[in-house]
Amino acid sequence: MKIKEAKVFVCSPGRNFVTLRITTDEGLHGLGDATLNGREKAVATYLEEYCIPALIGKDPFRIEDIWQYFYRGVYWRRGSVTMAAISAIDMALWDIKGKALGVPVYNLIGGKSRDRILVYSHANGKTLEETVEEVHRHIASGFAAVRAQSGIPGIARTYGVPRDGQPYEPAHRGLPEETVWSTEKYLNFIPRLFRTLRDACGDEVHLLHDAHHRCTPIEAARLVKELEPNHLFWVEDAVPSELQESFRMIRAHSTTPLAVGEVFNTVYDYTTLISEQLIDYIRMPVGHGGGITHALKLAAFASFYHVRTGFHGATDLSPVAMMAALHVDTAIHNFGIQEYMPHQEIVREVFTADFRFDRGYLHVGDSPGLGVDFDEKAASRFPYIRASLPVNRKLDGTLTDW
Ligand code: CS2
Ligand code: MG
Repeated sequence: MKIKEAKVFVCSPGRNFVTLRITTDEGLHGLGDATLNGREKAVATYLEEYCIPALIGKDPFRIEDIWQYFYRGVYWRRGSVTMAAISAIDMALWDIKGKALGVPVYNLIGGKSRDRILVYSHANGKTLEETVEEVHRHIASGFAAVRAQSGIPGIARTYGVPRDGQPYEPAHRGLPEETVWSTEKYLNFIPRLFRTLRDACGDEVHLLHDAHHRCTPIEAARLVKELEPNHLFWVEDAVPSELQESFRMIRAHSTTPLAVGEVFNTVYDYTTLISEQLIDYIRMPVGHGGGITHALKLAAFASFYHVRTGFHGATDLSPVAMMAALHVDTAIHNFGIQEYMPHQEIVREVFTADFRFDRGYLHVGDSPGLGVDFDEKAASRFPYIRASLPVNRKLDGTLTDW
């Protein structure tokens, strides 16, 4: 079997997605997600200009060799754009292999280690009271794990809280929106939010929180120490994590579990964090971190250090990446939890995926390959419109992390 054709589709059913479709000379096709929120055209061009011409004629079963060809073979390795492209190719090749052999991908990577996937949802509120109500609503709809993000008193709008009644999509059409931030106000407020949530919701529900890269290490240490009595499932992205050693200071102050890595794109971003057991969950998405092949290597490395997975699953990863993550979640032993932000209804006009939600868990189907389809004709009804993630500034105007 040979790769005969590969095509990139950039569409926007509610938000932008980049989808790679690889077709073989035996008429099989595989799908990969190449969506990088706010940088969609960069990945699409990288695939079209530098990857697809070299893919034609290759044996799609040689997944590891093709992965190495696009990682080592291009000299300029790593980085979000490069690895998103490699991720899409890798997902598509696993999809083809599963379809060719008539089995779901999880049966190619070790088979089922579990029958259902624990997920967490996103509860957001403009105020503490609204956030508590939202967490209750998510618990009532069956979630056993809920991430809580809230507006911060004294800050106009903040990460994770949608505009009135809109679904939460952080990238807005056009140039970056500028938001204002105060870590001081945030640190004074969040412990009260989670004390209130734990009192209101009891000990059973897993509560999670995303600090979204905004603290310094000592600020993050203060946060996780004050949150410790509320037994969170995790605090995510406590600091911008280019400096992995930062987590030594955070770890020294608290037993609150730590998750990191949705902006990572190779195992090398994790070497100190995992080998020194500075974190508890890895977030690097299958869609940005080199696909299924690399996710399996990262999960195996993490498993030797008691670190579990908690893959990124925001709406800016398409249903293709979601399905790829669910196959890895199903097969690996050190699975922790899967982020699950349901896509807007309109996305289902373009993508159909073989999984279902039932009382806090996702159940993956047994379709051959990844179990996801892409309707090219429907996609053409939703043309790409450039969108940008916000830029964040402190109260004095200093540019900071969003
Ligand atoms: C967030 C993401 O889901 C999360 O944990 O950090 O929503 C993130 O803000 C977006 O993926 C950025 O595109
Ligand atoms: Mg996050």
